[in-house]
Amino acid sequence: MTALTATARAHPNIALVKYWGKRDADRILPHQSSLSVTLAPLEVVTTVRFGAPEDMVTLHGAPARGKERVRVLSLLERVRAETERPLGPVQVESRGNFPMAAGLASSAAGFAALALAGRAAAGLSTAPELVSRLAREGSGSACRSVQGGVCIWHRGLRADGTDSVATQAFGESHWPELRMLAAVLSRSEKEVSSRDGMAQTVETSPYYPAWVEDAEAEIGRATDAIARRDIETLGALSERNAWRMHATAFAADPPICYLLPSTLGLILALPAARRRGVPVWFTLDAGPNPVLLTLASHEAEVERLARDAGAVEVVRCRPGGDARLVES
Ligand code: 2P0
Repeated sequence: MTALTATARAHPNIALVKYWGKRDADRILPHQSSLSVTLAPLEVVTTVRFGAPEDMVTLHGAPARGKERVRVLSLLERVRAETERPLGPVQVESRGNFPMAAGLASSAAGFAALALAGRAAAGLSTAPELVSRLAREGSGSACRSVQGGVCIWHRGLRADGTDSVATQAFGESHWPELRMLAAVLSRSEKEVSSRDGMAQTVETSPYYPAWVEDAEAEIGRATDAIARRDIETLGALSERNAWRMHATAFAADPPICYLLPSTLGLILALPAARRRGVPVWFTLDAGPNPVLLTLASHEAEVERLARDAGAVEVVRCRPGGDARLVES
């Protein structure tokens, strides 16, 4: 059998209106829409080769096992189901160029690159909507890494999830001065995964319905602020959305707290920095490491501020482009 091969690259993304909670865990359908910015120069490069001697998945240089391997192979099963072509066993190799401990959702970039390379290797259409839908079935946030710039994952209404995909709201060159600095305060693996944390929150947090309603309404306001390149409005919105996501988790039973004392140390120092004239706001995923929003003109100053607050590493990012196929 001739090998059918494709290689794709994709950037991770950081959500400013976050995805937190599924209405359907099997299909990965969210309760609310979310909005994110694609992060360059970070990327994951993934090669998919059908017609290999046996199924083989290598992630960041090591063979994948258990659930990780199953998630990758299940996504490629969906690709097989779309074609009559006998594809044979598959070999997958994926590698990122950024520290996995930074909390910058390598799974988003990984599944976006896997979905694009998988469809291309099988000879299927690589239209962004189709790739986004497939990437979502691997990991929810991955559907927002298929296109660059700012993407909105529309929650969708259909039970089969066909309308739950991300679309691009603004291209990567809409706001070139925007900067996202990931402040690595801890490299330890978190105790509760995002997947488990959001499930526990949906099931037990009395604040959850309010979160859904609020997040859905914030999408339009975030889009307006980005259209105007209004960093103050966007920064304030990002902070309150992160606080509200974490508030739903604090209110779960048992409670979930992803923050460390050093997380609070850094994020509580930001209002004083703003009073000194530094445009800096935070967002915080399901982990202790904040991502700081600022403008290119203040990048060095914001990095210093993060290091002074205990960051052991600061990863500087700007809006990135689309996931794309590369020549082997
Ligand atoms: C987000 N997170 O919008 C939110 C904010 C974490 C906090 O998407 O279960 O790895 O694979 O769909 O996408 C992380 O969750 O979860 C995430 P699954 P995913 O970026």
